[in-house]
Amino acid sequence: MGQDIREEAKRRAAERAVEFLKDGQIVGLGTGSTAIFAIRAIGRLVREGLKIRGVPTSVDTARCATELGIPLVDLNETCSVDITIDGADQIDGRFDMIKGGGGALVREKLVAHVTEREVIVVDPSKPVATLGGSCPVPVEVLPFGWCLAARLLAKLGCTPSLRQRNGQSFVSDNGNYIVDCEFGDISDPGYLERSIKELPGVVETGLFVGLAHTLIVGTESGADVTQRFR
Ligand code: A5P
Repeated sequence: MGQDIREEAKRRAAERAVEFLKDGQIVGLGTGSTAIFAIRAIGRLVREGLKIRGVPTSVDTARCATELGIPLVDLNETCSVDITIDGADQIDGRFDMIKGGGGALVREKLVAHVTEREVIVVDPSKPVATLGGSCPVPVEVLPFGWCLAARLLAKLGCTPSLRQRNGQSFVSDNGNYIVDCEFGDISDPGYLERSIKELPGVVETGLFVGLAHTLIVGTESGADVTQRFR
């Protein structure tokens, strides 16, 4: 799939998701190149009179939403979210996911946990039969002793690498580092998520298990909507 077609697929998925929004809702605003299409569409709807308040999942998303005139609310003030629209790096048939390619996994997971309906918007390259393969699992770690956390992650069976940006260690919105962990195929995402979370120095993992409710895959001509089997 060419880049232009992929971008169109992302836009279609995101704009289909925005059709679920209703007046009065608290809306989780995802992060990444797919979620941004949803944020732009929400901005247009707000200008046309839609009354929602957004909970951003990153500093970038907050800035973008503010520029578009979307009113924001702090997660500590609301503690619950009606609907969130977010992207994913991979999603499997049970709607388990790898997220955090953009480094926003901690806030994305917090928001997903308190969301009534988590809507995931992706292009056709993201759905997979098995999570992992060549897609690393991002793990946010404390900068203090990150090397130890990376060594413990390696003992779980991955090849860890500290994420870099412009020749420096990537720093998340929370002031932490991200270790990208290549595990190969992941047979039990829930077990792996729990094993990673037990390690000292780990703040959060990019494995999202049981958190997504609706998947929207943009296609060349439209968008396919699937609900998670409960
Ligand atoms: C942000 O940290 C991520 O979880 C994104 O939601 C994920 O990486 C998908 O991003 P794209 O929509 O840019 O592929």
